[in-house]
Amino acid sequence: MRDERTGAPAPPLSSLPIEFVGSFPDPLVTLAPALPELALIGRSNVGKSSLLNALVGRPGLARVSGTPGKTTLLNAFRLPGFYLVDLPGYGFARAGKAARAGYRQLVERYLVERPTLAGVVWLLDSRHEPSREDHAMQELLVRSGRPVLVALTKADKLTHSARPGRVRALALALALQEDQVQLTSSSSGLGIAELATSIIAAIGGTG
Ligand SMILES: Nc1nc2c(ncn2[C@@H]2O[C@H](COP(=O)(O)OP(=O)(O)O)[C@@H](O)[C@H]2O)c(=O)[nH]1
Ligand SMILES: [Mg+2]
Repeated sequence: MRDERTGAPAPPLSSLPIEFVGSFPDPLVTLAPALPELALIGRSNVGKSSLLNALVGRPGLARVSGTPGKTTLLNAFRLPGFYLVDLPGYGFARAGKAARAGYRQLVERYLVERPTLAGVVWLLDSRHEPSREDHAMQELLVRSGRPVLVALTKADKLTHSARPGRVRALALALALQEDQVQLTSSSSGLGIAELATSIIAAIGGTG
């Protein structure tokens, strides 16, 4: 994909400098400087940390874990001209009632009220039917009115022939346009460059 103004190849995210800004409990925290931001969200263990690391080409940036975490913090990363914000994962089975309510409030306020939010990358496991929490997130995303890119994760676990059917099934189940949906694999690199290009387009270019 090329930059529409200059005709030069668009830089993949992995060629850009990235800096960890911090972890924040307040969904309306002010980040300085003020820049548009793109948020990543999905069920815990969906592969969000792995996808973030693959997108920016830094294997150790976000912590990959076999055990779902319970952090209720926004993790912000600054790139040239925008922020990537890693939202805590939902659907953590062992979280108590109070933790779930706190989580819902953080994410709802962030998605609905945040003035600098330019779009959301929503992660769904390509192998599974959407969970109850995935459906609830779909409703919240619609209500937020934000542009949404969908990354279907762990596509390396699907056979080649099964992939198009999974894209159609998930798009249908969650009322998504198929051109919003990208099959990805953080382990094989499938779809990572395409998703990076869509992210850069969603925030209106870099720099
Ligand atoms: N096969 C495969 N496994 C993955 C992929 N992405 C993540 N995983 C695994 O899924 C588990 C959860 O990954 P993580 O990135 O920590 O998920 P998060 O909880 O959503 O941040 C880890 O065991 C990862 O190694 C992928 O693209 N393919
Ligand atoms: Mg994670």
